[in-house]
Amino acid sequence: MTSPLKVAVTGAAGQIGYSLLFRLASGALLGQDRPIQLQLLEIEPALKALEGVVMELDDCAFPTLAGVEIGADAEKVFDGVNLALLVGARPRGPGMERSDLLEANGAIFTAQGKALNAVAADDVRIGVTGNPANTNALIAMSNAPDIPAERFSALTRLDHNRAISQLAAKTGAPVTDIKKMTIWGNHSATQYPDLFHAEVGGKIAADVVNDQEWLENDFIPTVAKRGAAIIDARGSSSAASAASATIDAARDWLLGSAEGDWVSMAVRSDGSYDVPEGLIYSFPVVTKDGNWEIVEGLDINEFSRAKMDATAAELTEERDAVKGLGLI
Ligand code: NAX
Repeated sequence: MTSPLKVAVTGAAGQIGYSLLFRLASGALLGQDRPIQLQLLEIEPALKALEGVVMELDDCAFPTLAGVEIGADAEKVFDGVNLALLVGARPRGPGMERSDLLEANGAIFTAQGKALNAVAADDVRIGVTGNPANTNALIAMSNAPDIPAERFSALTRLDHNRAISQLAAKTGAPVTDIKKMTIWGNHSATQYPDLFHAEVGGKIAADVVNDQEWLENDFIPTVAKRGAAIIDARGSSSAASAASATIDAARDWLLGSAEGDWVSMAVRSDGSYDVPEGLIYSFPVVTKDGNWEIVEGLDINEFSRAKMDATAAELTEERDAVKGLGLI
């Protein structure tokens, strides 16, 4: 049997972790032929709860789970990992300003970036789910100078999947008929889900829908604010869908995106589409053999341009704020 892929998950005792770990262990990432080894990071007070989760993982007797290690020391837990899924982050507490949130997460992602830089495997890929995901990825990347910048990405796949689902519901098409969805920008309310390049059964989605009012005032806000709607309904934030998207993103990154389609990933901007270079910005990308490439040459209309610029402006502000705090 091939050697196990070593996968680190941070925040492993949290809500997303409770769904993510079982799907990773059962083969949702790499199929039934490649075992994985889980290396789980938590803060000290959550280690006992994590032990309970590991007991449940043991009780599943997953054939593809080669082993599990847990700990609170990032340099130990990240040792030799090929894939790091950075899920744990500091949520916004009562009375916390945005700058407090950036600072609290900055402390986490500077330390984790440094630890990955020191001990991860040479082929490591790092996916950031913990919010503010784009800026956390930027902080980790900036603190890991020996890891190529293109190995870092932040999760906008949940937004991408939400956009596909909303479009499928509107058009009556199955989700499998929807291709080339793009989320541009930040994983936040300013994100821009683009129907001018997405296709429904091979036709441009905006033409199929032919309803600018729905596109602007229903579709975009529904996708962008879906997280809040889930909190309203469920009493806690999206967890199973976030775990599923985290796996979708990692699987496509490692194994390749589907022929004739693309996926959304927040990656370091190289200036494509006039997005300021260096921002971690969500683009349409194709992936192959563990690498991604931005889909170039799409025509951008005026409506899209304004939305893409607005989300870039928000990310620029976040970057300037963490720069001001000395985190990057
Ligand atoms: P939970 O609060 O249930 O779990 C987070 C876990 O992280 C906790 O167990 C905590 O002890 C741990 N943690 C905190 N600091 C840590 C550190 N320094 N090292 C290791 N572990 C640490 O949150 P959950 O619902 O699982 O969400 C996790 C993160 O995902 C949050 O930041 C959340 O905002 C973010 N999300 C991102 C999404 C995306 O699409 N990018 C969607 C879902 C989710 O909102």
